[in-house]
Amino acid sequence: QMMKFAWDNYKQYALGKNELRPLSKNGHIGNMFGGLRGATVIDALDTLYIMELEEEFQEAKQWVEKSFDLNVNGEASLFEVNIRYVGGLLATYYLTGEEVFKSKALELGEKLLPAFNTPTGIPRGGSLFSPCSGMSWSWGWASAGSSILAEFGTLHLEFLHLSQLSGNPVFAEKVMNIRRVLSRVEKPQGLYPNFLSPVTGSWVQHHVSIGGLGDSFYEYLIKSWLMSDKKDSEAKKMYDDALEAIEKHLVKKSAGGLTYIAEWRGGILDHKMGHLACFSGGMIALGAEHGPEERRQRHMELAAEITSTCHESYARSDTKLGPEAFRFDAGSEATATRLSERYYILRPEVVESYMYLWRLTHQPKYRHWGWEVVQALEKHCRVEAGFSGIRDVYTTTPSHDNMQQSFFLAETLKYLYLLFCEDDVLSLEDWVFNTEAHPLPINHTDFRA
Ligand code: DMJ
Repeated sequence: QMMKFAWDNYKQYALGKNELRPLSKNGHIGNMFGGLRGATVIDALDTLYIMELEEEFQEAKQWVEKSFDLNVNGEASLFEVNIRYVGGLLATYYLTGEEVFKSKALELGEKLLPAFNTPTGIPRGGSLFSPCSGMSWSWGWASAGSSILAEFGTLHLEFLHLSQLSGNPVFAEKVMNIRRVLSRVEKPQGLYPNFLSPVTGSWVQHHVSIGGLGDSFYEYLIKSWLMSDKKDSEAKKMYDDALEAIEKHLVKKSAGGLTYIAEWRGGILDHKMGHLACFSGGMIALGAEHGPEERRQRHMELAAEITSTCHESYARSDTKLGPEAFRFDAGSEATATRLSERYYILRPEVVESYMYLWRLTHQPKYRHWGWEVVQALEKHCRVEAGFSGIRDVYTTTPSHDNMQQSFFLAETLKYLYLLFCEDDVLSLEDWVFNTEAHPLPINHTDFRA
């Protein structure tokens, strides 16, 4: 019902725009996707399909067939277009077998290739590309800007599928080159900083985070291994080594006994966790499944503790929704201390971890916690024409941000639904979810470049 409500309102007031503005009842375009439109349609497709909302799925499919235009201009984020558009189209193709989704994914994939024309082959920071002109950039940018780990490190899953479906190795070659640069570069204390020069291939600053700027790079290492049917041992080793360094240098326990993952700035710890970092409970649990017994237990405990800390960040707010970032300093424990970090924009990471922990442990608390989120969303985020983010999770007098993010339909509602499904609905044995929760099948053939 929540998905139908979110979709129906998007359809009524914003079809063809990127997101719905549920208070002003109109659409939002923004600049993340260049000239591309319909981000919510593409992000919602597989969720509608999985939830068996057949009529609504047909409406979305029709829009893709009739109105989804790839010959558009304007600079878009390679990362966002890849995880939402390419991921959404690929997943829907694999779920339905309908050619239109495959051909759109491949056509779009081709348009992303110029973004890799840099001296190292690492797409530049912000990773802009211009779909229509297929243009790369002048050298003017080369001395400025750096590339972001979570952006250029979050292409692998989709690009391997693009190569497999097209029979063209170029996509796999691009991401295997990124892998090569990363595996060779020296890592301070075994950690991966968030900024790298696309010109020299060396780190630009020493800021390390498992939240924003770093997050999905780690996720794609373990998922690359899983998606390769556990053949991509290089990805597994890079993941294991990175997690060991994170455990050693970033995992901390607060005075009140809450485990969290701090951020690292040139050796100095910032005792803060972003909402984005809360995906890591699920990731660590997923990776733990496959290690030796002693490590398996340790990692499952770590995953459960982090997920519980993220739950605390929700439980300690008045709305029972979590802030954008929470801290463990100056007497605070899993609460936001800055006004600018009190908002909640319908993000999925906490329920994502509940879903993985539920599937892997079957402890009922994860379903209880998920249900708390459902109730809080209904109470504080549902408005007359859709769902909206809120500006302050610590007050029950609502101040809505007037934005229904496309990832709410792609991820938040999908993970909540899967939390209450049988395990064989998109079984973790057969599917990996890209970082926008678009399911990609585990591949039983070796399709590395
Ligand atoms: C989503 O687009 C993806 O989950 C991404 O990895 C991080 N940010 C948003 C959701 O918070």
